[in-house]
Amino acid sequence: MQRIEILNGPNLNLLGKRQPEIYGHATLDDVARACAELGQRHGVETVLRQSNREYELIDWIHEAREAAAGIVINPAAFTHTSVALLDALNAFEGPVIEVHISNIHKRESFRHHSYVSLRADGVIAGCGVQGYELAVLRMARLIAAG
Ligand code: CA2
Repeated sequence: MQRIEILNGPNLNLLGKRQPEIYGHATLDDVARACAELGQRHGVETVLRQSNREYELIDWIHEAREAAAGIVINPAAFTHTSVALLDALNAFEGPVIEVHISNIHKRESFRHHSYVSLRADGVIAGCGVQGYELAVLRMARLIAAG
């Protein structure tokens, strides 16, 4: 079975525990479960990870070069700052889908620019945590199409 890495950046470990008015009530464990079930129904394995450290996300992207068919990534605040994450994703050959729980274009202007979007094959924003499931569905389709 092909594997999809679902990578999450800083502070997303707080999902479902703080600021529910912006990010909702579901936790990252809930997201991991929902994506794994959906992935299984569509013939892909999902692995969800979160880190508050930029270098760890970069290392996971490097590992994905050998281990994963696609990357779903919510880089959180690194979206708006990290050329290093963009460089790492540029070295990954499979499809990349960027997810944001909130609609970053409806928020402060510093959230409107994404370095990761320069590499992403698709971007989902403002669909809440359902965005992760939408990304898994899209990824399963892209992987099946080769
Ligand atoms: O909307 C998104 O998914 C974001 O990537 C979330 C980031 C933010 O910096 C981006 O601009 C948009 C923030 C993640 C922080 O997550 C929290 C979740 C619950 C409570 C506190 C923080």
